[in-house]
Amino acid sequence: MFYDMELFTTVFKEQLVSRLGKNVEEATADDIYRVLGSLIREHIGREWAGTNQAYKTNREKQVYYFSMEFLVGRMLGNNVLNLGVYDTVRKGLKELGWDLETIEEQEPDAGLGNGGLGRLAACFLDSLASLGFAGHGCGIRYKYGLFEQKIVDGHQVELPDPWLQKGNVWEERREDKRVEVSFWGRVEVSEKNGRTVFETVGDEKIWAVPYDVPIVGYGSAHVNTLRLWSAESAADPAKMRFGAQNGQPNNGYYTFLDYNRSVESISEFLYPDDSGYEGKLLRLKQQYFLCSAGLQSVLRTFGKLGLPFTELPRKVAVHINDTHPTLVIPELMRILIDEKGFGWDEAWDVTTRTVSYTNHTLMSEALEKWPIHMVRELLPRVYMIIEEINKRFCGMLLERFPGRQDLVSRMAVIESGQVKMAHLAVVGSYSVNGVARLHTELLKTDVMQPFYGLFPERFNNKTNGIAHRRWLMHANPELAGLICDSIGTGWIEHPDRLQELERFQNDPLFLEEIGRIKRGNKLRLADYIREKQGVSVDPDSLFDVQAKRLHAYKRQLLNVLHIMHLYHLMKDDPSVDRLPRTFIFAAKAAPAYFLAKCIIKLIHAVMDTVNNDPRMEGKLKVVFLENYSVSLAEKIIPAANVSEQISTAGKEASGTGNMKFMMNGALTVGTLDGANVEIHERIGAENMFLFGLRSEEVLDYYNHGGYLAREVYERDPRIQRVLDDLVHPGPFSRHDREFEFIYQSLLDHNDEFFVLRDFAGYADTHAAVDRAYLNAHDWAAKSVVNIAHSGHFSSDCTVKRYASDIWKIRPVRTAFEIK
Ligand code: 26V
Repeated sequence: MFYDMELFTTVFKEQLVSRLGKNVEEATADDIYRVLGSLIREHIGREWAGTNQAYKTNREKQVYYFSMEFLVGRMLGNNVLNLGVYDTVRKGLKELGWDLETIEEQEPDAGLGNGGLGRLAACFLDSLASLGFAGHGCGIRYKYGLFEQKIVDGHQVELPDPWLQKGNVWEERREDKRVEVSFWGRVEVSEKNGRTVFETVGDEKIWAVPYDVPIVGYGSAHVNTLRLWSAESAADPAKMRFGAQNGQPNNGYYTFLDYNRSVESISEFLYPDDSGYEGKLLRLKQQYFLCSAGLQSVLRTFGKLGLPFTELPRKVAVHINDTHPTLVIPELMRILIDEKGFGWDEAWDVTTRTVSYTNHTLMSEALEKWPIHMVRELLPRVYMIIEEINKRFCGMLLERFPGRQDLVSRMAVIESGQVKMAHLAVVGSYSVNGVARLHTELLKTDVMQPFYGLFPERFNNKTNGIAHRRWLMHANPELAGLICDSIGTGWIEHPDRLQELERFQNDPLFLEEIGRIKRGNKLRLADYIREKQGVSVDPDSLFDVQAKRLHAYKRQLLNVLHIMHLYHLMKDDPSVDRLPRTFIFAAKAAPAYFLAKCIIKLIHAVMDTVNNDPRMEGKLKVVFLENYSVSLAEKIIPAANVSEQISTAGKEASGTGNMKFMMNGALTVGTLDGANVEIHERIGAENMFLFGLRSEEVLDYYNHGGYLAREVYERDPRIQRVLDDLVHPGPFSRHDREFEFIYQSLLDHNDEFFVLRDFAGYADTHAAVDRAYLNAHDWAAKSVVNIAHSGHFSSDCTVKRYASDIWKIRPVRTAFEIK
């Protein structure tokens, strides 16, 4: 039905009646969405089964990407696009009186992630399926995704995100595939037939029930699976043991209701804290829940091959997205030893050849450490195994470096009463990768230097990438259309071929089209801004966007301080010749991250003053878009002229927003940080706006001192003025304690992220942006160079490198392709 428009409309009308008892005239947009979604989901079924069958018949090696986060966003548009039925569906719906875009808007975002790390996982799934790799996601089906952000009087307020409330058309509950996960209890050790046997008694068992979501590859020949686990209490309470809660013996108050509540809480919500590590018991429970359920299901599938478990690494790769799923390492050891009868060395060999690990941050606050007592009580047998891993690892170190107790304490897995997850991940895996070249180099030479010294062969770089199908084809269909008209469609499957666009960088007609498309996207965003915030913005002003999580190191503060400076500049001298600008922010702050929330408040104060000052009319506007999410990103990014990627050099592991903006023709104002370094290398300094300290200089300041923020403040009157604005009543402040806090972080705490140090360079760079934008032709040409080189940053390229270097897998041909 999806390949013939008339058939589509006929069947669709019938389905509306048979499913909802409504005809088209009565149906709401939500009705249309649900019926269309269900039909598409059913249509996918054949290919889904076919893909699984092909994997089985070929006895294909399977990759399982374990991640606490999958920031998938909406699926309808992406599925329709990848199935190749976008046009039929769009035209068919039009016949019925609906816009596909309106229908897509009905779908709640699957916001099962905080930011870059979760979105990367979603992009990888898209690429794995599109390239025909047998790669699946393994995650948690949180009942509530990342909080919904509302701004009330300039303050962020967090509301729950009940994304499943109206049901989810994409998922399939697989009751038959449920597994048991066990917590608490104590380990009894005994000897049986000359073997030491470990048995956990008095534990609490719960069900993990999988919900499978099909991941449709482009061209639809491959449909992989994202398996999301939901925690449920045992069906038969009589069989469950409620002997203990939080390690405390049952005192009679721990009822089935308590048990029920505590079980369901495990998959209830996503931790919103990508800000500073939070050592909460519930989070540890979630992590083990994912690892144990996921591994059991992986091993069950492997078991069907009838091979000995020593063959596991040949047929299975388990990848861990950051340290959150590191417990797969001791959990796999536990299953192999306790359930499959392996000896330690044999189990260790299999485990360390199965697991690979990606590190996503160098920030020490974000490195996970769990207090020993928590792990020991919640997961007694797993803790024993971690202890043994640590004992053997430290023993090996002492043998190789006699007398180096200092080195042993630095590298140990368990140290100072804590289990260090990153150390466990490096010790227990065969591959450790960073997410951009600079990041990997810093891992090797700084944060993980002793581990690199010990296992140099394990370390490798895999620069991040983004799904060009979502971020270009779906988010910016007009640009995608222009590209197809100019260089054909080859780039869709070979995104590197976007490079062929370079030959149009001096073609006036092409550049004009680029400008026209950008303007259209800006108009659409302007409509959205007017509708949502009641602010009207000028589509002919330069749209300068910073959209990402709010973190001190990402330096949204540098951006706001600069806007305050521009305000003064234009107010003091109305004749000053600067380009009309619209500064657009979108950012969520972790609920407990005070400084981040202060910065949100400052952005709003500045917005209030600037937007209500008639002298700024036609010159300066500031907009903060509420509730940044994948679907909002798809509206904002195609409309950007300038992309702000201004983190303190050495702090942003990679960044992926930088790539999305570039792919949509925005020019980057950025530091040489994360993947910006590689973007710069590809497009050259003439096609972006670089400023600021280099990572070596930042490192040098950290190591040797020599930076005095107050000195910079005293020397630069522009900085003095905007900082004084924070603490003196004036255009932006009325003695707000939040602004005082920002002031103190910059001057009393010596500006940890070098905001003041980079201010002058940043201001000069923006003046250069103004001058460059005046020449529309040259600007569009730079924009084309950016688009042309963005194909290199498609996650297709990234995933291919993971496949060949780390997972050792090849694309699979399914029956559909062979036919
Ligand atoms: C960073 C920080 C920094 C300050 C306070 C504490 C804190 C907590 C978490 C994080 C980031 C955690 C891991 C993460 O999300 N990393 C992001 O991964 C992306 C995908 O690889 C990458 O593009 C981003 O640069 C990186 O921040």
